[in-house]
Amino acid sequence: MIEGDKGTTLAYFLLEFTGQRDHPDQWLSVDYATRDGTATAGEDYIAVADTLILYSGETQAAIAVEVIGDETPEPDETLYLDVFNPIGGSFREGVLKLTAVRTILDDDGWIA
Ligand SMILES: [Ca+2]
Ligand SMILES: [Ca+2]
Repeated sequence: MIEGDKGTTLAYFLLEFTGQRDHPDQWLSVDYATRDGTATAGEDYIAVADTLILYSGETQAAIAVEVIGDETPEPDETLYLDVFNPIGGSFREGVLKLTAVRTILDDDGWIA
């Protein structure tokens, strides 16, 4: 995802639930939260933490994160999204938390 120069730009984490539902005809929920990698919440992106509901038959969802634009040259930076606490289903056996990573690509000419 490209950082941008001002305001915020939406970036998306795409989730696909491939685990087991306790009851296929009922909803399932998971909690999610962003976490700093080398990117910093409040400076590089806006932290989010919420609960996602997947209704019967739904397996995919997109979680939007606002990336904060600037004109400062800086290295590309990473942030994580943790997904945990499934209710009404479970992840792969033995898995309690899933983590995805995205990279904010600087577009201001950082020279390493
Ligand atoms: Ca920029
Ligand atoms: Ca920048």
